Amino acid sequence: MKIMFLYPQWTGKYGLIGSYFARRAGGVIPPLNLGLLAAIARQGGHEVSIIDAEIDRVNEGALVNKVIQEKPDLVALTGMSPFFHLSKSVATSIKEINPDLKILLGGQHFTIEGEKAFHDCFDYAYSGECENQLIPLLDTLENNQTLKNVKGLYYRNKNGKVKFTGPNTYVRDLDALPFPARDLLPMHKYKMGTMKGRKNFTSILTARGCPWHCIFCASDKLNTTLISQRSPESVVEEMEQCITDFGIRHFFLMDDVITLYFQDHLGLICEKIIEKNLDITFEGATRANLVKEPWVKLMKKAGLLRLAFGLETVDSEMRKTMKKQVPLKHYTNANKILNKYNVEATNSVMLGLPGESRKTIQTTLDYLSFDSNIKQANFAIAIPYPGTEFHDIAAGGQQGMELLTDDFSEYKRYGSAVTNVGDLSADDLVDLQNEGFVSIYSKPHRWKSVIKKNGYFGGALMLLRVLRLVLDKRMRFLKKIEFKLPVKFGVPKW
Ligand code: B12
Ligand code: SF4
Repeated sequence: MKIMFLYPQWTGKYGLIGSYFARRAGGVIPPLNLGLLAAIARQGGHEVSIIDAEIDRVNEGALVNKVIQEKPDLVALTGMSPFFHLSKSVATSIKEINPDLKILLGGQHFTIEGEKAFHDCFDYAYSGECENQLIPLLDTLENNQTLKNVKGLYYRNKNGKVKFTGPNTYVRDLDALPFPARDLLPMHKYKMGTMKGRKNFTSILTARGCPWHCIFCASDKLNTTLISQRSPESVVEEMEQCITDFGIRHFFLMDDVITLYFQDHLGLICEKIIEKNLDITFEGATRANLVKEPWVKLMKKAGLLRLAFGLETVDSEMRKTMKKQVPLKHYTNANKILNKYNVEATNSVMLGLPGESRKTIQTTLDYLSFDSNIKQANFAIAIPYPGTEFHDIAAGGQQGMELLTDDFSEYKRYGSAVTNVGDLSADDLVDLQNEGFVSIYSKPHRWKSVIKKNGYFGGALMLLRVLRLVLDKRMRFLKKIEFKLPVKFGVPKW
């Protein structure tokens, strides 16, 4: 069977500058899930291709035309909640031209939303991880057999009634999976800003799962409290393949928490990388309490360039509510250790979690801007993604939260908010996000790392953004003065 895997372009309507920042913030990262599924389908004897419309900047019209021309037997789409509308739109447009072309959906949004997201434009939809069911599913479709034996699948019967075959009770064996089919992706186009310039890179997964339940994260709903690890041998072999086949020497570890079981897992991978003298660099995310000096020393030797961790807020009450359970002292410590080894530390902050107020945001911003150990910070607006406890809180109007829309296409973390919290409106959150950005990046001692990471062009754009935000704020301040003056002095309106 001929299968086309599609990842729709998600920055299509962002404009030049908007798409630049969105691509930097969200990341244009090889779609590993589609790569993996394509590799499995290929092993099963099927003819496969992948279009990553984001990296190739293919808009929806062109993508649909390409699909129609290629005449596949099956189109396979994926989608996280904020981009699900794009997958739905692509599927709808394909169906308008060729209603007989079969479309299969899978991914996080569908896994969380289930039947609600099984729109008419999709013929089949897969819930959860599907590695062990993919070939049976494709073979069943090819041979026109009954689908009821394929676990995890939604489909419609002859009368149009939706059927679910029941959950896939699958025990992962990550080492048994093929490496993602990177040969089907334009690997030369994926670049990542690093402190050593922009580098070709790839995503890679060494383990799946996280044991915690932070209220803003949907990982636990995706069946990932079960932790599965790959063997160091398998991870290193995949890295070697990336070096040989694509000349890639920078790796973005997709694991939820890369240092979760350091001694038994990542530490062993690092030792292998050093032993084999792979000469690579890598980055990933963890929790600040899982950053220990001997581990950083070893990771640095193996090529660690950047480590991200979520600080979210410094307010102790909010920290309890968000269930992150990492004591604050670990953040200063983690930043210090990483600075000592010249590893870039990205501190992620969320604005708008339950309990947030102007005062709590100010305290967090002060912590970040005045601590000279902190070189890089991200300011995301807390978004109640479906599948998170935060979504239930916001949708239920609990803890001072008000959810303003269930249009998931609005669920972006930058420049847009979908909740009011306490006295703060959604617009206030956006303003405060901008202020946070200015307060951290207007400090000259941080410019060097910004330019190193983003290159001169990216660095200049970031600094221009800081300048624009500062001017914007001054303008709004002037506007307010004019409003309050008893006599108008002819200050122009804008
Ligand atoms: C890596 C990752 C990313 C990467 C990689 C994206 C990529 N191109 O691969 C980056 C850093 C870019 C990213 C960004 C975002 N992410 Co993210 N991400 C993850 C993470 C940590 C792991 C995902 C992963 O690769 N898993 C391994 C693969 C193999 O599993 P998988 O993708 O689930 O795919 C399996 C099944 O879903 C299924 N499947 C998937 N697609 C399809 C398609 C078909 C046809 C079929 C049959 C099956 C199928 O089969 C696969 C194999 O079993 C998850 C957390 C998690 N534990 O899942 C969050 C997560 C998915 N991200 C999330 C979100 C919200 C985002 C952002 C929107 C914002 C943010 N929080 O950063 C942006 C969006 C960026 C974008 N442009 O798409 C949420 C999704 C919640 C939701 N309701 O949608 C999660 C769950 C984390 C969270 N905050 O809760 N993310
Ligand atoms: S935010 Fe990180 S630590 Fe918290 S549940 Fe999600 S993956 Fe785990």
